[in-house]
Amino acid sequence: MFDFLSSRFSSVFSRISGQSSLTEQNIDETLHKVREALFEADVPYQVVVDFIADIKREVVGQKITSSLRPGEQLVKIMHDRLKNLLGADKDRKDIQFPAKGVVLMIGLQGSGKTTTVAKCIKRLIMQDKTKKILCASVDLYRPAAIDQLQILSQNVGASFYRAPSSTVIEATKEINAFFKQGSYDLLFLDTAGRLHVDQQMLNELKEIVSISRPTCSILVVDGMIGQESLTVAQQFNTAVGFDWAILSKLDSDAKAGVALAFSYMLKKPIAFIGTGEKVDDLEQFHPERAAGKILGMGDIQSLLERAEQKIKKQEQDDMARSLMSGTITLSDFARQLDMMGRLGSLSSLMQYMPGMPSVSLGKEQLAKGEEQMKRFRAIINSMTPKERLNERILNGSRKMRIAKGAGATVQEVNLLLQKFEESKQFVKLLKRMGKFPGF
Ligand SMILES: Nc1nc2c(ncn2[C@@H]2O[C@H](COP(=O)(O)OP(=O)(O)OP(=O)(O)O)[C@@H](O)[C@H]2O)c(=O)[nH]1
Ligand SMILES: [Mg+2]
Repeated sequence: MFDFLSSRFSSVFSRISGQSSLTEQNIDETLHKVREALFEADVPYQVVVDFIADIKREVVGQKITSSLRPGEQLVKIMHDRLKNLLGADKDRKDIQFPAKGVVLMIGLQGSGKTTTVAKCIKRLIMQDKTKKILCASVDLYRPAAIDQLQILSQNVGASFYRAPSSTVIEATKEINAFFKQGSYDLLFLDTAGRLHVDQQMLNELKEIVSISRPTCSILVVDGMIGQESLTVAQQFNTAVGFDWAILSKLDSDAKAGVALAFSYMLKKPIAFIGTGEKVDDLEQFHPERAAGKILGMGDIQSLLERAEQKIKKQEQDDMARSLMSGTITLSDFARQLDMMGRLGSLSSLMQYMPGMPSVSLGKEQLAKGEEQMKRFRAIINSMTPKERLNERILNGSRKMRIAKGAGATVQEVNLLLQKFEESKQFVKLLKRMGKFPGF
């Protein structure tokens, strides 16, 4: 997710964040590149124009008084605005599944409703195994639709009910009655989608709403289809309304313009994002983390959450401490590489690391990346403890010795040092921006 934007933005911002003065020219150049990237990511025109104007206003009005360098200040303004664009300024307290009642899933055909029902149930059951969840479908147009939900419900451990009637209204009534008779906490009600929003579908949805009285209506939006989906969301909102949205298919090559513009245009939050076809592939959406990720600042918090099960507490604390101090040594860097090795594939991890934006890598490049990480670790291993603490003492002859010991070249040692320097700069920036509040 956001790979496209983060690879574009991180190069723009890593350049400007180091600059000690901001001139009208370098601000304009930076904002011009931001604007271009947003257009390319398929963010609607008006959203881009408003966003850039907003940042410009803020930059001009800011007094440079904080401990941040001017370049860093621009990144901070950008981060603040971006997170608000993504919905951080709205109240997000109510974005949760109700404890009891009916959850209605609506959206266009193929947007991912049925899959998302299963993903949500899986998530809820993981959190509370005693939860009794029923799911049912009023998608009577496609015979296989109800079977699909039945199979998925078995996968995730939910009860399933098939209404005997073949009209939507009667089936909704039957499902509702079955739900009320049983001792269920929640009913997830899946609906039929259409290729386009049409009056018949909307009327049908209104009927379903009036019969089932959902506590929560969720709009599932296909993140892949671009700006069109924003218009669709507006139509759904006007006609039937919804509480919050789930953006599906953000694992694909989606340029994520929809995610960026959604909250701003709809005034409704994105609660979750779908990141794959499997029932586990649902992630909570955090505007602030997403903004950091887009700016190439990594997502340390999510990484630590993920690391919780796999990395010893002591190691996590060490890593958190070194990041928090705003300075990291090559030993910390080696430890990070080592933890990354244990955590999983490079592609899934790179996106979390500051200074390492996740670009869409092919298989070959990934294999190359994994190989490079191994070599980096070998290089750091062949350094003396003193060198690991202070890489500035690495002169030509030391580098040659290290390269030889690791079976690498001096160029590779230099490349490692360059990557380490980038990582260091980002950690420093994050520290100055106060990005580690959770620790
Ligand atoms: N890659 C990816 N595929 C997804 C995601 N969510 C759903 N899909 C796939 O998208 C296709 C459509 O998903 P469904 O859940 O059947 O969509 P639907 O909205 O219920 O479709 P209809 O019932 O026909 O209206 C399926 O092939 C899913 O596996 C996602 O987050 N990522
Ligand atoms: Mg379906």
